[in-house]
Parts: sequence; structure tokens; C-alpha cells
Amino acid sequence: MPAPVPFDPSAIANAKHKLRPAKDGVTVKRTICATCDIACSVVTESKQGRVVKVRSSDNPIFRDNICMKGIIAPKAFAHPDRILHPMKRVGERGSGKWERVSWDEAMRDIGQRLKKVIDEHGPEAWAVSTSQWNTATDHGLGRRIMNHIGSPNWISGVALCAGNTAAINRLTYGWFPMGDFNNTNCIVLMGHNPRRHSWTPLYNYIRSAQQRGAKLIVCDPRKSSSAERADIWLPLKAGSDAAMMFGWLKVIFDEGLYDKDFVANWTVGFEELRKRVDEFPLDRVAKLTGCEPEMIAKAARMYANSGPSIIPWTPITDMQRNSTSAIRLQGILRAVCGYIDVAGGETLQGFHPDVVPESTIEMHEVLSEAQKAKQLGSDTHPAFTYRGQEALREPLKRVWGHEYPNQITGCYMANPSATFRAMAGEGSYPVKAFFTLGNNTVMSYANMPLIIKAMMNQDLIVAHEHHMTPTAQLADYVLPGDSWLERPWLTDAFGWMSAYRPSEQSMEPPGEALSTWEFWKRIANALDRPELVSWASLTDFYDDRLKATGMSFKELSETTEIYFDMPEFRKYLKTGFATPSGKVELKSSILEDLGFDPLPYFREDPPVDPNYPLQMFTGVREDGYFQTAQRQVPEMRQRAPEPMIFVSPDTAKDYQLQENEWVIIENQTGKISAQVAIKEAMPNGLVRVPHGWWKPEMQSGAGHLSGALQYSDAQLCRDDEDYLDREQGIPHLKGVPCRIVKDPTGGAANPAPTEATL
Ligand SMILES: Nc1nc2c(c(=O)[nH]1)N[C@H]1C(S)=C(S)[C@@H](COP(=O)(O)OP(=O)(O)OC[C@H]3O[C@@H](n4cnc5c(=O)[nH]c(N)nc54)[C@H](O)[C@@H]3O)O[C@H]1N2
Ligand SMILES: Nc1nc2c(c(=O)[nH]1)N[C@H]1C(S)=C(S)[C@@H](COP(=O)(O)OP(=O)(O)OC[C@H]3O[C@@H](n4cnc5c(=O)[nH]c(N)nc54)[C@H](O)[C@@H]3O)O[C@H]1N2
Ligand code: SF4
Ligand SMILES: [Mo]
Repeated sequence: MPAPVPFDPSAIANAKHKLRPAKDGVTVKRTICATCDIACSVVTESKQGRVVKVRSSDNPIFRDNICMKGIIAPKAFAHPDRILHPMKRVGERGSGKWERVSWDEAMRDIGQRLKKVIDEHGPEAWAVSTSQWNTATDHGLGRRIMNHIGSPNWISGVALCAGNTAAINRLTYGWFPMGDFNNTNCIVLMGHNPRRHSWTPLYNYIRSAQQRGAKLIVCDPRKSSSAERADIWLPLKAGSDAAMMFGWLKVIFDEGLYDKDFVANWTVGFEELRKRVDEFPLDRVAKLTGCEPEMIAKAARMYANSGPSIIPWTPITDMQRNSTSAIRLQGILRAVCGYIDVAGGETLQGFHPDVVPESTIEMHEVLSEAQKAKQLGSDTHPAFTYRGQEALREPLKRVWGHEYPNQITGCYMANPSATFRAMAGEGSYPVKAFFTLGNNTVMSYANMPLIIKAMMNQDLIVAHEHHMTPTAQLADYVLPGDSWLERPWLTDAFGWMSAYRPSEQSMEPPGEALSTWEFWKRIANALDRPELVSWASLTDFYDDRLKATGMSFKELSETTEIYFDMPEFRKYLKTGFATPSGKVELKSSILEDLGFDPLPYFREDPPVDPNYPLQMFTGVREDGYFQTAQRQVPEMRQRAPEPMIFVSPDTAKDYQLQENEWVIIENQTGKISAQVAIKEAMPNGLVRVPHGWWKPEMQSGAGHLSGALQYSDAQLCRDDEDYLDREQGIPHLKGVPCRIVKDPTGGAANPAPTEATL
């Protein structure tokens, strides 16, 4: 295999790359895979109007950026179970009885029922859940419509994955940085294990950085494939990442390894932080993390001395009790070592000046202060809500020219748990209408029993989907979504980078499938607000946003691989940072004003309940599936036919567990079934639970959700206060108490446990 070519922004800025010409009746298109959320630039080949192949890009800078999920996409999207027409529920909610209707009929009824909910309970009684940009390519239209109608209650899977990190990073230095993998000398992976078939480009960047000599430090309780290739592997206890970073700071401060000029000139709160860090001598950190003090010190020195170094974003610290502190501590390490906005460090890119960003489309400024104040969860867990980000409005405008820049779509969200409570009738006001777009809501947050209760208590649920997922099974309407092969796309890397890449439409959508953008256009019409989406089509919309480039979307996609200007480094010298003080806030004035500890801290696990002696984490993504999707694709399912938990050989011995044996994993929230896999790489006492299991072939209706009730990790994910991060209110998924019970019936002993609530 040829060595992967590193991503080099300077080499590809405005790259005018020509595709290899078509031959033998094959049409080739420059496309971006959106089966997962890393968006590889790929090429599609079509014959007679159908995509027959997805292959790696011709452009050497993207070579090898493709995985099995991208390659199988044309077949996966042609699956016979794909929803091709709007479906209306005819029996009881969840009964599995549907009839086919037209889009017009569906939209008329949805519009009327949504208006009724809004008239009776106010616009805030309408909540929407979407997920990553790859599925919900609505480019901010959903937020735009909600903002005009008056609902602040938008939630997303990004609350557990990068969206929350973006919001928390901004508390420290006003923007969410992107690591410069190509020029860095040292990469730190806190958990996070990009592989050949998971996030392929990231795997390639890390490998090529290592090939040119960059160091790799991995913190992971498990000996992951990245840990195997690392210069230093720290096998820390699950959920102890924040404590580990305190240890690093202790070494860096005590040994004077920080950038003293940067700290003196560009930070506030250093002395207070230092005092807090002094509470973490290495012997304490060693106890909290389970790692050797010498190894902790060695890693800290490597990070500080190798510079410029990067700590790429990791979802692992997005899902912990100490998430806010852990994310802030990563930001603090980057800052005190002088790695912010320098080549090889953490780049702050802003929006590209030539393209209208999605944040402008969203129009957060039209939502009244009174409605913003009603955003669910903003009273208790405000960090990524409007309230939490309010103090950044003026600094963001000053530095980045935008009052509401919504990076990763995660900076102005309602809190998911609070939203489900309100939907279940347990909040301060009711939520009675719920839209779910490209998001398997039931299985994609914590406390699945609560989510189901919330869904059962709705007057209207609309799902926009490819498949009859457990979530769609509870809807009133299931509307067919198109796929990335069937729509054009202009991606902006979540507002994380200033690069734009175009993706051409490769084929017509099957049946009556429509894009999320078209879905929202029809909702605007159904609510008698057509002026909110005045563009005739998605391409008109892109043309409008691209005006200042002097190119139409068609011209851009036919000529340009990536539209990007090399960002300037150290822009803060001119503008300061986009924080209230204009400096990097080691001590956060925003958290202080919100009533939280302005310094990072570490909350230890609650005392062990002897009934639940083991700990579990959800994760280690499976190569053939993206999150809860693709379980119906035979080629992928053959690779991983059943949910597998991982335990160490000693844990297996302690609980007399055999390889492939069926067991039940349970805790105070719920229970699931899985098969046992005994892995040397696992530490004792820790159980890996796979995310997102359901079986499309299993029964739906009559109290069944196609196996989600039996297999989904969300049954075990808690959202009580001990298991929520204080500032953001996101759940702790890395170190949750559980026990394992034998299940000689092979899964049958675990029938739909919440049948009664359905
Ligand atoms: N094929 C495939 N690829 C995917 C996905 C998929 O579903 N399938 N999903 C994509 C998405 S959305 C995401 S977010 C990523 C997730 O991918 P990653 O970021 O790689 O996350 P995981 O695979 O869940 O776990 C990574 C490592 O974290 C370790 N870990 C567990 N608990 C802790 C802890 O408390 N601290 C530390 N430091 N480490 C811990 C695990 O042992 C594991 O080795 O993958 C993406 N890529
Ligand atoms: N309990 C628990 N919750 C989690 C996690 C966890 O580990 N445990 N992980 C978190 C993470 S890292 C993430 S990224 C999120 C992901 O959360 P989700 O975004 O909900 O991810 P998926 O499970 O992939 O669900 C996406 C759905 O969109 C559908 N879909 C795919 N493409 C399209 C499209 O083009 N149009 C439409 N309309 N639909 C489409 C798929 O069929 C699928 O049902 O979940 C988070 N939530
Ligand atoms: S890693 Fe695979 S699924 Fe994700 S965008 Fe790339 S090709 Fe598609
Ligand atoms: Mo994710």
C-alpha cells in the first residue's frame, strides 16, 4: 500500500484538481462520503443513472481516504428495506401499523398538528433532534425556522460528540481549534482510536505524522491499536482523563516547561490555576488514574518539550462526569505550552470570508431573549446553551465577525436530558411535538427508558430517515430521506475549519426520498412561512452562499477540490482572543458568572455499590457500522453478527465467563444482552459495551423495537446527577457501574424489558 499523503493545507488551498475523464459510459463525480461524519473526498462512478462504485479520490492528497462503509454505500442505499415513501402511523403509537401517504398530505397534517401544539403550549413545546452534519444536511434551515417560530429546544448527538467540546473550548480561548497534523511534532490521543476503517483520514494523518518522526502519546485503559503504536501508552482508569491532565500540568509547572511569555502576556488566572494544580501531586494522580508517576511525568515532558504538539479533539472526554474540566484542561495544556494558533499546533481558523456560513443562515439573533431563556436545561446545566454562551457574543463578534458562530452545530443547544424530561411531562413546561432527523434518538442519548417515555407522551412525532429504526417506529410520520449519493453538498467541516468542499449529486434519489433541506422547506410552507426558505433549490441556496467566490456551485464542484485560504497564525496578536478578557481564560469568568467553579476540578466516582462491582464504558466503534446504522447490510452484518462485550481474561475467570457465551449486563438504569469476547487488551474489572445495537430483522410493533430494548447500550447509560457533568449536563459513559449475569437462553432471557411503557 502506498504511504498516505499528509493533509497539507498550503498545498491544497484552492486546488483546481481535474477528475480522470469518464470512459465506457461511466460518469465520474467528485463526491464526499457522508456515511460517517469525517467526510472523505471520494469519487463515484455511475452507469445508466446508478452509482456502481465509490472509490478513493484521484487527488493524491486524499488517496487512501476511504473505508469499507464508503465502498459499500451504493449497495447499502439500495437495500430493499429503505423507506422510499412517506408513511403515516395508523394504529397506536409504536404498533407498527402504517399507510403510505403523499408528501403533500403528510405536510398538511404535520403543519396543522404542529400549529395546534404551538397554540396550546407555546413554540417551546416543539423540540427537534438531529445529529451530525453528514445526515442532516439542512445547513441551518432547521434552526432558522425554529428561531423564527420561537423554539430554542434543539438537541443533537453532537451534545456527546464534538459539539459540546466546541462550546467548552470557546470558554477558554474563544474558538474551537483544529490540530495541524501535518506539521506537528507530537500527537496526544486521550482515548480516541482512529483506525483504517473508522475515521480513515485521521488514521492516515496520524500514521504519516509518525512516519516523519512525530511522537504519539495514548491515554487509554485498553491496549488499543493506537496504544500499540504509541511512544507512550498510559493505561489510565476509565473516566480519569481530567486527573491525568492535572498530573501533566503539575509536572509542566513544577519543571517550568510552560511558555512563560505566552502565559504572562496572554492568559488570566495563572496563579489560581497553579494553586489548583498543586492539589494534584503525582502520587495522588497515580492513585486516581492507576498509572505510574514516572510514566505520567514522562508523557507530560514529551508533550511540553516536543512542541509544537497537538491534543486532537476526542469524543472520549465529551462523555464523562468531568467532561467540562477535561475539555478545559486540554485547552489549558495547549495554551500554557504555547501551542495555540501556531504551525504544528492548534489552529484557530474562523469562517471563510467568501462563503456565507451556516451560522448566518440560522439567524439566532431573531429568537427573543425571553424564548432563549426558556431553553431546556439552561437553568441547571447551561454551558452549551444560549445562556452559557451569552458572554461570548460581543467577543466573538469583535474577533471573528459573528455574534452567533455555531461551530459543530453544538454551541446553542438545549440539554438533551432536560428535553426528554419535559417531553415526558416531568419538566417545568411541556414539550408535545418532536422531530427527529437523521438521528436514532431512542438509542443515541442516555437513559433510554426516559426517552421512550418521552416519545410515548408526544402529540406529534416526525422522523426523517432511511430505515424503520427503533426511533422511527415510534413516530406519527416517517418521511424518506435521500442519501449523499443523491444530493449535492457543500461542506464547511462543521465551521471547525475555514475550508469548503463541494460534493456533486451522483444519481437521482429513489422513490420520493428528499433531502433534509427540502424537508425544512416544506415545513416552512406548512407553517405558512415560505419566506423563511425563499431559495428554490439546494443548488440555488449554495449559489447564493458562494456569490463572493465569483463561482456558482456547479463551477466550484467541477473545478475545485477544496476552497481554502491558508489561515494566518497568531491572529490574537492583532485581535486578542474571543473571550470576555480578550485573553486565554485559565480561570473562566464565564463559568464563574454562571455559578460554577471557574477552575477545572476532578469529581471522583461515587462509592462502589457491591451489587454492581464492574464498570462499563460504551464505545470501541465497530468497523462495519456507523453508530446505530448499517445493521441491515449483509456484508457488514456478517463481520459482526451479534453485540459483543469485551472483558479481560481475569475478569472472565472471576465471573466464569466463556468466549461467545450470552450474558446480561445490568445496572440501575436497565439491562442488555450480549455475547462475551475475552480480550487481552482489556483491563480487569472494565467491560466494553458496544454502542448502537438493534436488529432490523427482529419484531417491531406490539411492544417491540427490533431488539433495541434488548441490546442498546443506552439502556445502561445513566443521567442522574452523579452521572452527569455539572456544567453541560452530559452523561458519564466511561466508567458506569454494572454487573454481568449469565444468560443460558442466549438472549431470550431478556425480553423487551420496557414493554409495559410502550
Ligand atoms: N467504523 C466506524 N467508525 C467510526 C464510527 C463508527 O460507528 N464506526 N463512529 C465515528 C464517531 S461518531 C466517533 S465519535 C468515533 C469514535 O471513535 P473513537 O474516538 O476512537 O472512540 P471509541 O472507539 O469509542 O473508543 C476509543 C478508545 O477510547 C478508550 N476509552 C474508553 N474509555 C476511556 C476513558 O475513560 N478514557 C480514555 N482516555 N480512553 C477511554 C477505548 O478503550 C478505546 O480504545 O468513531 C468514528 N468512526
Ligand atoms: N448511548 C449512547 N449515545 C450516544 C453514543 C454512545 O456511544 N452511546 N455516541 C454518541 C456519538 S459519538 C454520536 S456521533 C451520536 C450519533 O448519533 P446519531 O446521529 O443518531 O447516529 P446514528 O446512529 O448514525 O443515526 C443516524 C440515523 O440517520 C439515518 N441516516 C443516515 N443517513 C441519512 C441521510 O442522509 N438522511 C436521513 N434523513 N437519515 C439518514 C440512519 O439510518 C440512522 O438511523 O450518538 C451519540 N450518542
Ligand atoms: S471514513 Fe469511511 S464512512 Fe467515513 S467518510 Fe470516509 S469513506 Fe465514508
Ligand atoms: Mo461521534
